[in-house]
Amino acid sequence: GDAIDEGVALYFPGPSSFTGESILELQGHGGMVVLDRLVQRCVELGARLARPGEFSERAFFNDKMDLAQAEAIADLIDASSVEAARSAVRSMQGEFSRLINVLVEQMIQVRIFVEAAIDFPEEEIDFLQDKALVVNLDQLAADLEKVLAQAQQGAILRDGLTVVLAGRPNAGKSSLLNALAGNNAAIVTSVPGTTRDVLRERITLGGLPLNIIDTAGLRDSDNEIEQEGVRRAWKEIAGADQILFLADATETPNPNLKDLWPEYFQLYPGSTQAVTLLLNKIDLSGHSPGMIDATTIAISAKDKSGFDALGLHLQTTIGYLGHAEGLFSARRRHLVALQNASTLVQNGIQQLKG
Ligand SMILES: Nc1nc2c(ncn2[C@@H]2O[C@H](COP(=O)(O)OP(=O)(O)OP(=O)(O)O)[C@@H](O)[C@H]2O)c(=O)[nH]1
Ligand SMILES: [Mg+2]
Repeated sequence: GDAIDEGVALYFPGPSSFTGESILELQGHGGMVVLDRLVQRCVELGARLARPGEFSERAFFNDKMDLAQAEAIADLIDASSVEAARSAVRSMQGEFSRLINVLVEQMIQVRIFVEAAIDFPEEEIDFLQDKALVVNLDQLAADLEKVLAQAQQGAILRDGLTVVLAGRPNAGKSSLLNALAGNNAAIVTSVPGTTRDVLRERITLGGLPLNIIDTAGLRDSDNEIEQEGVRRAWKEIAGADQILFLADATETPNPNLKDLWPEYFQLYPGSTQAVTLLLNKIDLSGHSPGMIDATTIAISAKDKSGFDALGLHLQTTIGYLGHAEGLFSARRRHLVALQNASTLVQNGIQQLKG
């Protein structure tokens, strides 16, 4: 037949290839049509298209990497900030796995004492009274906590934080969304009740990925469309990691969240959600930008003032330390497993110390 393209063929003999199997890599000039013809010809000759992630899967099954490393490849591809990408690379290179393996080694040391006590109950010595056991267990508990804290940071970098903008109509929620995202995604007008649909923007603030959600202003309304908007707003509020409640500074002489938003505290008494009051439009009220108290920040969406304080506040409320050095990507599954291990080790320590 006729030539499809001119290119390079690279042969990676197993077992030192990425997947551990022998691989032939064909490199062409690219472009949809040429590439498609090349793939078609390969399929005609007996090849098939790889499933998504199949190369990583094969590498995993051939012991070229463990599961945490294979997952990190997906995290790297999906990374939404430079920091998230760096931490994914660290996991991919096995940093997370190495820390876990150290914990497993420590766990085995502890098991040796316990199993000796079970296997040789008639011995004079009580293995469980050995001082080394308590020392080992305490060390293990401390190390587990450290890895868990790091993994939590890694998970934040991977998933980002869901931040919902809530408040009365006209408080400036959509203006804030636009100012943070640096575009005019949301319609802003001086008419209260402008926003009805839920709007989402993904941004990074100080390396922290945020899913910012703009919602309809909360009020009772006879308008059916607005009612639906308010219903959707409450749904987003319920699922938020962090709620920013905006209030108009010119109408709010005494900024107190409980007075400004009693419905929330009636609906969720004893809520552990993070709620912050943003006093907006300070360019009109004359407040100075920044923290007023631990959960109140003065800002102006119009002038973009007070944003540094807002960024810092979001980072500290979720315990993000703002630097990704030594971090690795982690998933909810990893956090749950580490948390369970930590609880079990604490139980062990308590029973031992009686
Ligand atoms: N001076 C000043 N005006 C602002 C500021 N933020 C918002 N506004 C104005 O306030 C009005 C309402 O702003 P929006 O962003 O639409 O308010 P919203 O909270 O989204 O309102 P709804 O969608 O109706 O709930 C607009 O006229 C904005 O230009 C601010 O920081 N300073
Ligand atoms: Mg709006």
